[in-house]
Amino acid sequence: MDGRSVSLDEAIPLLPRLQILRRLLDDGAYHSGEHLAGELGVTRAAVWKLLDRLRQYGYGIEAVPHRGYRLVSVPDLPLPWEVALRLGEPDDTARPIYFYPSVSSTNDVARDLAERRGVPAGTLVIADRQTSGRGRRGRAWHSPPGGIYLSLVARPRCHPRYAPVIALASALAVARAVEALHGLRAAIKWPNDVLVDDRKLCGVLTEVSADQEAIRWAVIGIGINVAARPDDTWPMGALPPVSLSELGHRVDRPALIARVVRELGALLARLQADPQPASTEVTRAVEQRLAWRGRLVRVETGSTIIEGHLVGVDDSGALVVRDPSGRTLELVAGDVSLRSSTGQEAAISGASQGG
Ligand code: BT5
Repeated sequence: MDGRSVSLDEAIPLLPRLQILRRLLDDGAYHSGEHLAGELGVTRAAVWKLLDRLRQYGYGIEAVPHRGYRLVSVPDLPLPWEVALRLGEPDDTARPIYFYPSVSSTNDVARDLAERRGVPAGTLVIADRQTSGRGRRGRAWHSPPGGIYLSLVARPRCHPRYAPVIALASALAVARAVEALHGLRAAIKWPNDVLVDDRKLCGVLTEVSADQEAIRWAVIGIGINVAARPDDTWPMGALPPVSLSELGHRVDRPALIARVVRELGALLARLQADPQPASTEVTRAVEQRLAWRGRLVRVETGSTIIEGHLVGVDDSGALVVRDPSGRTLELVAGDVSLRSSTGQEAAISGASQGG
C-alpha cells in the first residue's frame, strides 16, 4: 500500500485474559488469587503474571495478604481492554482493538489491516500519539501525546456514492459523543471537521476502497484534541485549534472513544440496512449542526474558488452554496472558510442583491 510499511509489532492488542481480569477488578474490591484463578481458568502463578503485566502498563494494584488484590488506579491511556470495557458489547472480546503508544498514522495501520489482512468490520486502531498523522490532500495532523487518534475499519455493503455520507456520519458521531459526555455544543464544518466556538476540535479523514458497485472497505480516521493546550507549536490553519482540556474538561479517553464508536456503529448499520433514507437522516442531522449556515463562505474546490451563501447539505452529502448571481451550486469536495471581514460580506451581499 503506497510503499508505506506498517508494523503490528509494537501494537498492544486486545488480550482476552487481561480484559477479563481487568473486568473482575473493576469493582474496586479485594479478590483472592484463588478466586481470580478460578474465574480465569488459569493457575495462580498465571494470575500473578497477568497482574504483573497490568502493573507494567501503569495500573496500580494493591496486594494484601489473606485478602487478595485490589485495583486502585488505572493509567490514563486508551488501552484496548479499557475501550472494550466501556463499549460493553455482549461478546466483548470479539472486536479486534490495537493500541500503539506511538505510531506513524492509525489510518496507515488500519488500511493495511483492511486491505492485506482482511480484518473484520469494527476493527479499531488507537494511538496515544502519531508521528505522521495525516489530514486531507496531503496535509499533516498535529498529533501530540495524550490525544485521541483512532481509525475504524468499516465494511458497509453499500454503493460508493454513499462514501461522502459515511464521512459526514463520522463527524456527526463525534459531535454527538462530545455533546453527550462533555455537554459541549459541537458544530460540523463540512465535510469533516468538528468545531467548538469556531475552533477545530476534531478532524476526520475517511479513506475508501471500492469497485464500481460496492464499497470494499472504509477506514475512518478520527483525531480529537484532548490533552495539550494548543500553543505556537501547533499548526495555525484557517481555523484555530482547540482541545478538550483547554475547554476545562477532564477526559476519559476510552469512554469518549467507546461513545464515538457506538454512535458511528449505529449510523453505519443504518446506512447499510437502508442507505437512501439513512443518508437523508444523516445529512439532515448534519445540517442542523452545520457551521456557518446562511453565512458568506468561500469554498476552494481544488480547481476553482466559489464564494456565496452557505445553504446546507443535500441528501448525497454535497455542500449547497448560492453564489452572488443566485445560482445554486452543489459541491462534492473542497475546503470551506468563512468570509470573516464584514467588508467582504457586505460586498458579496450587495452583489447578490444587485444581481
Ligand atoms: C483533517 O484534515 O482534519 C483530518 C484529520 C484526521 C486525523 C486523524 S487522526 C487518526 C487518523 N490517522 C491519521 O493519520 N489521520 C486520522 P484537513 O481537513 O485536511 O485538516 C488539516 C489541517 O488542520 C492542517 O493543515 C492544519 O491547518 C489543521 N490541523 C492540523 N492538526 C490539527 C489539530 N491537531 N487540531 C486542529 N487543527 C489541526
